[in-house]
Amino acid sequence: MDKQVTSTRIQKDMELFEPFTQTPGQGITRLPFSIEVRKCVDVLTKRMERAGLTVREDVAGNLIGRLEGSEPDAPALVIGSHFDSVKSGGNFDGMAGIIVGIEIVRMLRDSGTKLRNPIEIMGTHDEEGMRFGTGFFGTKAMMGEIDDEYLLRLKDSDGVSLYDAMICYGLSPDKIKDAARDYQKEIAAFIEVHIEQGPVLENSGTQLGLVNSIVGMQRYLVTVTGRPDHAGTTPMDMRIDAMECASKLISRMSDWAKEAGGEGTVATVGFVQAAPNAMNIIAQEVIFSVDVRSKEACRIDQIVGNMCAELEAVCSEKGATFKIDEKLKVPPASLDEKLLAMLAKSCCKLGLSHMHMPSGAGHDSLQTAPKIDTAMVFVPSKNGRSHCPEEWTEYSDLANAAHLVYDTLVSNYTHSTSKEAHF
Ligand code: HGY
Ligand code: MN
Ligand code: MN
Repeated sequence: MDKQVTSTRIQKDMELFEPFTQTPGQGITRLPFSIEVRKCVDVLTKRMERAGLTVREDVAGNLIGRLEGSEPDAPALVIGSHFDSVKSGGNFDGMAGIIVGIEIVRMLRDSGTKLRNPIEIMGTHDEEGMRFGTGFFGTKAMMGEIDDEYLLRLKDSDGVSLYDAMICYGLSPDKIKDAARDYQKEIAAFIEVHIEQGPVLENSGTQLGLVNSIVGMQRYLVTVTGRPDHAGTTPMDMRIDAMECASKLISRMSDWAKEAGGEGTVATVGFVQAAPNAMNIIAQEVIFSVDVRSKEACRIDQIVGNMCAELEAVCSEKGATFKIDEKLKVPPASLDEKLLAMLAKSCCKLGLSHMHMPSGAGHDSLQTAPKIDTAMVFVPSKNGRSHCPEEWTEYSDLANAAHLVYDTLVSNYTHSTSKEAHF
């Protein structure tokens, strides 16, 4: 299998998706259930069909291309990642994992190899949580973890519910439970190829990362409510200033993360919104996001506990009120040792340098890992950058990942290989 051919085909596919953005010239913005996602999914469907896959869109808006194996009743090997993006992000975050999956299907076709198991290439919807503040919607739906309450409760900044956004997109949210898979029976493994989004592989000159753990995450939207007053005539001791209260919290988040310590422990306030948002009016309301992660759940709980206690203290001292909306709560995950051992063996066979590493970013694999044997393969990110227009990964690095996963599947899931491999 010629790696140059693979790299060229991946590049051709990846470049097809660059135009599907709400922010042309300022990176990729492809929000869930948007026209940009619809255009992306339409082209993805064609590319999957061209590679010989039978394609369907599930009720959650995930795209699933399937190629039967020699044992059609065997559980599927799913290779997937997301097609939605952050705001002004890069073209590789998510998409790269789907395109590498399609290339692996082309490689199987070109080599005339039939796996025992069906293979499914999956594009997931709303992994980033950029519009509704959540995350991993498509895989949560596949795992049967989404209900009507969830769809109606979550709203975007225009007040549009996830439920209504799905209807506008052409889906039937009332049937969300149909997106759930009987994963014990239907899925043997979930493999996600993803850009590292950090500097480790590039700095160490390593070609591939075999991810053995993913941080847990908790996401909240905090609303502090004070009282709007004249900025000039209201004495400092008569104010109920929502911005003063919120800023005391926001400034403590990074200290609490450093105090909690531990591998991958971080806390981020990425979004702040004030109302009425005027220079000469004391802020009535401040809404801010909180994103806390760590390899150990107890450290996340410690930081969130600090936040709740401080909110209570500051707001009662100032006479303000607050509310905390939980948007996401997912425990840390360890990835499947058997799959990782297979991948490491194939790396050695192919002469690809590799290292085991944790992921500080959340991924669809974080949702599947607790219940489906899951592995992730990282490829280097240029200057460790991601979630910005500067995000870049060499197509030759994606070709390495395609060859690695192809070799792992062929070495462990064809008739000529041992039956006991993995399921
Ligand atoms: O936020 C993350 O870690 C991922 O990009 N969804
Ligand atoms: Mn991302
Ligand atoms: Mn991603």
